[in-house]
Amino acid sequence: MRIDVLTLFPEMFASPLSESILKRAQQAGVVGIVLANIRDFSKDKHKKVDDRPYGGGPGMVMMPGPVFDCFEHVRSLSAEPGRVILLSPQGQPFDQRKAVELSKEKRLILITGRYEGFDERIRIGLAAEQISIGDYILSGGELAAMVVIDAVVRLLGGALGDEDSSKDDSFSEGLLEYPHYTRPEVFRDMKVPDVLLSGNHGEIEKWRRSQALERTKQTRPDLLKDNPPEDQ
Ligand code: 4FV
Repeated sequence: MRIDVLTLFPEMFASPLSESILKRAQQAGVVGIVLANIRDFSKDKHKKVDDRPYGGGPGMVMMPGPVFDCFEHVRSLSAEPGRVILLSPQGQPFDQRKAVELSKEKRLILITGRYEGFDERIRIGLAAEQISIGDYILSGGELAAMVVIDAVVRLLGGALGDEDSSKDDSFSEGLLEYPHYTRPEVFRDMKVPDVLLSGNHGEIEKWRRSQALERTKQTRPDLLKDNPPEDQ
């Protein structure tokens, strides 16, 4: 997969992309992540990329020119058109289902903004879809793009080592994950549940399922509403 990111702060991506799974996935050629600085495409002598909002109001708005020019340059770097995504609070809520969907694409082009947001003609003119990582306001779309990149790349074949597994991820079946335990068997008088020490995989599976259901009922009943598990 190829992921292009349009941003005013490419340096923000340095560290998250150079550690652990994302680092290994790039080294293994599972994904190529290419950063482009929107400011490099400002034709203004002061490299201006934002301006005051028409109709008045607080803050500044990302100008269409530099974003379009940056996008057209980035788009020309590969024959694959790619799926164009604006990170924005107005977007579709990002979730595991969306991560799985995006992980099937050959190319993603992620556009991140700053200030109050994008001139609306960017969304319309680039026929971009919008994704939101949550109902809160960030100072920029960069962190949102990193969240999407992390959640998608770990689903790519060859990205996870055997110590990691996305097989029974939370939400993969619309439920929260069952509780995990590892050594020691007793830690500060807290004991691992006997069923997990029983070696009886049927019983272990049943216990894990019931735990996942119970936790989901307690913490995220909304998940059960969206897709009621048959054995609820
Ligand atoms: C955001 C979100 C987000 C809005 C104004 C960047 C900020 C600033 N992006 N999910 N929530 N973006 O808050 O994706 O331009």
